[in-house]
Amino acid sequence: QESGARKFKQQHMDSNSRHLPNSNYCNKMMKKRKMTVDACKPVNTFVHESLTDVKAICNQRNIRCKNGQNNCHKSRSSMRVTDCRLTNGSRHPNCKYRTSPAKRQIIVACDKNRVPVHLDA
Ligand code: T3P
Repeated sequence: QESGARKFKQQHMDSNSRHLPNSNYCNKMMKKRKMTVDACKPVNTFVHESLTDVKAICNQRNIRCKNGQNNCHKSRSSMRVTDCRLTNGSRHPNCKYRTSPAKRQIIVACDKNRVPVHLDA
């Protein structure tokens, strides 16, 4: 498997946990998924849908990504997600996050194998 796809799953997929996580969810998950190793990643979203459903977003029409490339795709339906945002004053290695559950359409970038490699919004 290509590293981009593996990294996407590591950083953004959490299919099996229930939605509406407790307030400690991001503190635990950002650490467990290795996003607090060298620095605290400032914003990261976990998606609570099946990998099949998230991969299927790659079949939607291409749209422009924030970086100007055209390999982004928007989900047709809204998805259960949890946004993790670094709290003000949080300092590495003590990365502290606000946990915010939401339901919305997501935008992913897909590679030539049509698998997600980046979460754009
Ligand atoms: P990655 O490329 O590993 O998917 O935009 C910079 C990073 O922030 C990018 O990481 C995706 C992540 N991000 C989210 O996870 N959720 C968001 O809502 C936004 C805006 C960014």
